[in-house]
Amino acid sequence: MITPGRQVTEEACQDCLVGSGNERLRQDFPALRQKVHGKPLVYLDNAATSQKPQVVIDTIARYYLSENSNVHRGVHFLSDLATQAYEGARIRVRQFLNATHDREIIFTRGTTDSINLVAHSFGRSRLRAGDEILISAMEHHSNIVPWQMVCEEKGARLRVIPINDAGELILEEYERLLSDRTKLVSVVYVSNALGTINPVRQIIALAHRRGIPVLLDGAQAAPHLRVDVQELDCDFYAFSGHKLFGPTGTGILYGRADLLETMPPYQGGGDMISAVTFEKTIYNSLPYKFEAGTPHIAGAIGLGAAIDYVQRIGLDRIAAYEHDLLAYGTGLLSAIPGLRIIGTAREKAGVLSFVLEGIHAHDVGTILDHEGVAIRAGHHCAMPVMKRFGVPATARASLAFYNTREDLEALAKGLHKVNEVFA
Ligand code: 7TS
Repeated sequence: MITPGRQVTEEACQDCLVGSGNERLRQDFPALRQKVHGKPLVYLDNAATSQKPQVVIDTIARYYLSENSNVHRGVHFLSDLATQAYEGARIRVRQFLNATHDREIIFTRGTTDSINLVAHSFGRSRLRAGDEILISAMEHHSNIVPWQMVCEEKGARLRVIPINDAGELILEEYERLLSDRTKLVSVVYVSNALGTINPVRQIIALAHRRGIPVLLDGAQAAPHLRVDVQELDCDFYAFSGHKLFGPTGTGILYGRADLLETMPPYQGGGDMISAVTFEKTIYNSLPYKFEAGTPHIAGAIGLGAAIDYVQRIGLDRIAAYEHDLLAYGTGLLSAIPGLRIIGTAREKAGVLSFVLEGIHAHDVGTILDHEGVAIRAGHHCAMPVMKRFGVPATARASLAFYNTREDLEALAKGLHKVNEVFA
């Protein structure tokens, strides 16, 4: 059985993110120690992907060094070891989400893959002409395009909940859009482009009143907010491992067991079957029915290590720390001439999206990069949100618990420099 790697945070976390700040936690992330363009790296692109703690890197390395084997197949020692580690990671994810059953946890390639699974399995088997899928105006493309594809195939319709100028969902409009035609509500929990935390409990309660299931895109919520799928009462929850300090190519679809049971497989192949003849295939039970082929074993185990790591710090502590950091950053950016923050919702997490008057976001990103400050510039795979705010792109700084006030001061200093260059 693979044991968790270096448990550096166990003792470091007695007072991490409160008393001693996050200096000791930062030491767990080797990538943060480097310089870029001769400047210390200030990594503020966490919404795209987060850096990995040493324990995740070590766990993956150890798997390939001494435990590599395929899962659910072998009678030999290593295969048994790999299977136990892989299934151990599933248990960690189940605990992380507070799901009821391990079989409700499906390993995928990421949020995109998780949403596609639901669109292709649930969507294609349930949608009829005239039915509707309800999403919001602040969705990532991965929660738009799969639904468009299935709607086109089935003659169904994609309806969109509008947002206000602060980047908040207009709940009255949402209520108005819910109808007997609505077959699924699929909304983002935390917006990657605006930082808005949506009132998902209310959204779910209103949908459930009509018996409509709800999928939450939790890609940006997972690293910032404690999630309890039973308390939220969502029907599906999707997130990516790589934004949660785990490996790329890993993700999770949580689905309520009774719903998953009724859904057809998404892909066919090995592992998802219990018996095959040329005439008929009997599918495997949950969750394997949805895990065709050799999975990303090392990735799943690495994600398990990332979850252990984050749990040791505690998501409530992370959320409180980042809340203060976001307020500090908002104050700093608001003082920069010509800067407009895009996304000013009352409830926000981890994201500072902005435009500088008369300067393209890509130029902002390039100049900041030369100062060692990594942000993202562009449409953030949320082109409809950009259109809603009348901008082609924004510059976006996105936070993780290892960021500091000094990081945000470096950002602000860099932005003053951008203004000087374009003055
Ligand atoms: N949903 C949201 C809200 C996201 O922010 C992202 C990725 C995805 C879905 C897709 O996740 P994936 O892991 O399957 O690619 N968001 C971003 C971003 O903001 N910058 O780069 C990727």
